[in-house]
Amino acid sequence: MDDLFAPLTTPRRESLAEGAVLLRARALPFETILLAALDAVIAASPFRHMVTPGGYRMSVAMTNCGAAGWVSDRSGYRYDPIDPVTGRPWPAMPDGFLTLARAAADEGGYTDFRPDACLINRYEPGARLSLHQDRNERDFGHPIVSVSLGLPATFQFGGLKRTGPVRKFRVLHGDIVVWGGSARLRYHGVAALKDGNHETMGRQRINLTFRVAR
Ligand code: MD6
Ligand code: FE
Repeated sequence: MDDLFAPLTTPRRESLAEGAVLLRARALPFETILLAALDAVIAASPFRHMVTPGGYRMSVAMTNCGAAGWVSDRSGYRYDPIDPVTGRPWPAMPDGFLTLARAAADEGGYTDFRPDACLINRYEPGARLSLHQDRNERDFGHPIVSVSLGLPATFQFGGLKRTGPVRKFRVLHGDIVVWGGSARLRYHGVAALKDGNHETMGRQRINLTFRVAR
């Protein structure tokens, strides 16, 4: 009996590279809690399209919660304790976010993960994130935990240089990627989101990335 249902109930684990693991469907048991907390965060600090240092409006809309939030403007990329749109601190990290991020990090082999920042990305059809490294954090010894919600997306996973081979894999509602160690500075991006309708999230993909920024 247990064996019969295992494929439906057991989150699957896929290794992406040394230090990086994909936990399929791992966030699904937290779906209701995550979505309620997300609504509260967005009500306090709404999604906005930031501008790159080069002056381009990003197609991905962003907001943050936690003690530090990732921001981009003409002067560069940085973590800031204040939301520049509201002039107030970012909303606190919801307990449900923290619990899930810690559990996922543990399962990825990174114990005692205590994120102080959660960057929230919203992709509408056509939105994309070009290849980048996450290098605005102070200590690359900490992993990043990334939760996908809503429409499926193609995640691009490269090497430590911008050029060179890029692997692609599909990330689905509830999937979590945990990466750190020798994968921490790998280039990565998200291909233009294909249109569709997700049964709980509608026409969008939302990604939560948990980091230790400071
Ligand atoms: C996204 N994710 O999935 C964008 N960065 O929408 C990221 O840029 C990312 O998923 C660092 C670690 C994991 C990620
Ligand atoms: Fe990133």
